Amino acid sequence: DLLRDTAIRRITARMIAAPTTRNHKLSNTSVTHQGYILVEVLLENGVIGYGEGSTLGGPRWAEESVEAMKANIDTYLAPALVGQPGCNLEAATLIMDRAAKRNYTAKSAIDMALLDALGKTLNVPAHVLLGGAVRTSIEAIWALASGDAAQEVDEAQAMIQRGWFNRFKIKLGFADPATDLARLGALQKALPSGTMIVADVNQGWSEAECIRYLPELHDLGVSLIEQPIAAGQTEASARIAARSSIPIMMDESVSTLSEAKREVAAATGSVLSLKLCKHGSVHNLKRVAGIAAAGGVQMYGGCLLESSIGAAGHLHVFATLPHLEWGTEQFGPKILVEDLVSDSLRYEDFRVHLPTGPGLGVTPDPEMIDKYARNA
Ligand code: MUC
Ligand code: MG
Repeated sequence: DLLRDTAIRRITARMIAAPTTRNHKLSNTSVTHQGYILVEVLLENGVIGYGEGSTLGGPRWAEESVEAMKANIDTYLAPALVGQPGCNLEAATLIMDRAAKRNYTAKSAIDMALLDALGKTLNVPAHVLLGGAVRTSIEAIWALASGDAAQEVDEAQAMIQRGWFNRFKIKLGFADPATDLARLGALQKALPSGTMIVADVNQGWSEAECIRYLPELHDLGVSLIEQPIAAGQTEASARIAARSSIPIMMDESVSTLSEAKREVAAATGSVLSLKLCKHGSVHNLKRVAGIAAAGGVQMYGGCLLESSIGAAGHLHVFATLPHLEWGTEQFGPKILVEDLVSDSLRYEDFRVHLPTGPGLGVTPDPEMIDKYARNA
């Protein structure tokens, strides 16, 4: 019987620090290593599922760090789930919500591991358990974030040459706006005209700076502006969205269902970046997407530089969304010096392809995991 076979015997969490090929700079942090919590769930039937929760620069992008996730998983989330049926993902989320407030990244890593284990148990790809894929590959977006204009141009051109990415995101907000705009100008000049460019300010600007500089972003051919001002500044965000000639994408401002409802009702953006680390589970991600879509908002598949484990988790749920107008920035596997799986995600024809095997459809590489695991 499935309930007994999939009972959770053990949940372990390991902290990973995986080096990136270059410095990745955001408005409020700069990383050379990606911090992941890697969750391994062992079911009574002997099946092991893997899930990953990503951070950027410790607790800087969001409030969770790998150290905090390890402590909260070991002390609160894992003990609450051991012995429970691993096949009931919604029930597992309710149990986790009773055991700990928020902690969405930690919860999403466990949820992903359960999804992987259940898929492997039933011998079906994870997306089948989420309603089934409506697409098997997604337009892939690469993020430029070294802060060095010449390097960024070279990197973008190399990505196009390899056939991996021809849509780009550029990080703004860590230098003064004039310097940022010069970088953007150099990039726009070098790329084929009409190239999709997303500018992510990561909450780095004030409303006044937006009023001053958003028209310039328009002139530089930017297609989408992501989270220009602080999450929670709802009225100012709505004013900016109303006067901007480029669509505004909500990222840090929307994590929970009620935030989705509030931001959509206030019209602070017309596109939403979806990420498991924000929403806490595959099912919550779909509910947040539903709330936003009901308000006419378009969807963008976000990332937090996950390895192929976390990226696969995202692709399975992104594949089931009825609408995903802006593609996905799941580029993490290509920014790691070494991926954590032996069968890295496939990037081809400027698209990232949904893995086909059971569960997440990727094979964690124990050697790489041991190599990059941290004990403290
Ligand atoms: C973010 O805010 O979108 C995702 C891609 C990237 O370069 O940074 C992250 C976080
Ligand atoms: Mg963002």
